[in-house]
Amino acid sequence: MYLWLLQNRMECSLRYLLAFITAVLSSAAAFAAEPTPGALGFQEPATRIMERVDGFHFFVLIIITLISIFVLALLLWIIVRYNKRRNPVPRKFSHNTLVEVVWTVVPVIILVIIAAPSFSNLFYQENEPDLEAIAESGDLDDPNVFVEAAEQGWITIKAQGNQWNWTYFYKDVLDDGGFPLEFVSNPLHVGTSIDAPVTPDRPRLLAVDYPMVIPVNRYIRYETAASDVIHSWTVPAFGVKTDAVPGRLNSGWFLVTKEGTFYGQCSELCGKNHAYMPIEVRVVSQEAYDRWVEIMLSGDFDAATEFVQTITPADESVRLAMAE
Ligand SMILES: [Cu+2]
Repeated sequence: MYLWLLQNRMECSLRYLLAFITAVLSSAAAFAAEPTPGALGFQEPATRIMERVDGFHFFVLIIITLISIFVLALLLWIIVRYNKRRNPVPRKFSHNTLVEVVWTVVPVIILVIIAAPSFSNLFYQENEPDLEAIAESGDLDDPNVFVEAAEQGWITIKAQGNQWNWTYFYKDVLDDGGFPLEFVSNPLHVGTSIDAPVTPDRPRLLAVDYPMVIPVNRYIRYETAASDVIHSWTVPAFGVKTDAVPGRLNSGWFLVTKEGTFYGQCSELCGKNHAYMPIEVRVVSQEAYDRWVEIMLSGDFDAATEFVQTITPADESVRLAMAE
């Protein structure tokens, strides 16, 4: 009877544990591009860069777990086997060459095993890919290169940090006067009573008035700089975080493989409103991007932003209407 109860209770708690894990996993999947309360791990990756970071994180997590279990087992063994009762007269040797060599060499090997993929990931992220070479002889099955996107070339966007908002410059998008498209992206929530209402589409401290818009599956070269103090342009789902420094142009690249809305926040302490300079990136189809550019160039930022806000990855009707 007692055994049956115990078994029943264990089954019950196992079921709760499984339900908890499923809930955590599914909530992470549903709100992929923004932080959610109580979530575990990273946001779902939207670029190859972040996929690799994610995989690396999981790889190191396994190593850390194995080491922790091993050290715990050693501790337990010593507590049980070599306590005062079971081992009243300790031996008095002080060196063991074999053990000392092992505990020096094994950690070195572990560090090398961790460093190898880490350097490979850093190299992938920090080196701007040669699009001409990829377009010419890129391997279609290689997940690290995007041949079709390479054929279309770069889109270059500069994000300038200001106290406390971001200015975006689209260097390839020129108006009639030959000036690049430029707009300021302001936060909707700054912690005051006049904040915009919080809705699922406008998450607190993440939503902006005019988001940065980019096409899906295109190589994006981003540049950062700042007009006053150091800021940092960050989008976790892209695996991108680059300091925006006054008087210096930093740059990097990414290619987003999913349509959707992605949020980030300034990640360098920059002053009293540091918490209120969010980054919102809308990733849309190439056609939607072209249309957005057209409306932005006409000067109607509100209409352009409304246009991208009506588009969601699943919204087929909008895409069909645009194709006509
Ligand atoms: Cu900042």
